[in-house]
Amino acid sequence: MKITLVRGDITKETVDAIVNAANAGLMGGGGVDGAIHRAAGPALAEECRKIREKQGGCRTGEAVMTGAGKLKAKYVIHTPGPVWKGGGAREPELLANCYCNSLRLAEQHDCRSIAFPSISTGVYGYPIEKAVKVVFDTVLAHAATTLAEVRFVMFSEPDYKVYCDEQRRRQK
Ligand code: AR6
Repeated sequence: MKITLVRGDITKETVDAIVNAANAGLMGGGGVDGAIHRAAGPALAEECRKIREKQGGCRTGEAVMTGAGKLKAKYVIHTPGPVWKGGGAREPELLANCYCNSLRLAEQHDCRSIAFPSISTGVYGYPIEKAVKVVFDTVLAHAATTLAEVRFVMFSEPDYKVYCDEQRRRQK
């Protein structure tokens, strides 16, 4: 499984599945969630509404899948990350669950490629220098079946640099 780091807008990625840093109500919102919903169109909110009706949303660290509306991807995987509360509220475990459950769901649907944003490190306040370690630990430990590529898409240059530095450290 190849790991690729990209600086840019995740809604423009050509991959089988795009991961959304959602909220537990699957209500849409700002940040990457807002960008994905805007680019996908109203079909995405409608599918989220159906999931909400059926199972009341999605708990922190869990993941649900919808189609991708107008996006080039086949699927959007919605996963609510933990809100950072100082590190003593199981944040690392919950963040790891987001990545793990998203990878699993993608493979259950035969995806060959997946793109992740930096979950929880925006509005939810998880420090990116801490998050990136959890992300690499989790993704590198994943025994891939169908997935050939995992892309991490960073919106800002400083975030992209944090990921590049971590990848370099792991390659040493
Ligand atoms: N492509 C890639 N990354 C992006 C994009 C984009 N188009 N736009 C923003 N980011 P956030 P969270 C980055 O706040 O912390 C929402 O309202 C952004 O720079 O989107 O998990 C949800 O509904 C940051 O690095 O997600 C929830 O209520 C990263 O995406 C809540 O925010 C994540 O920031 C979730 O907060």
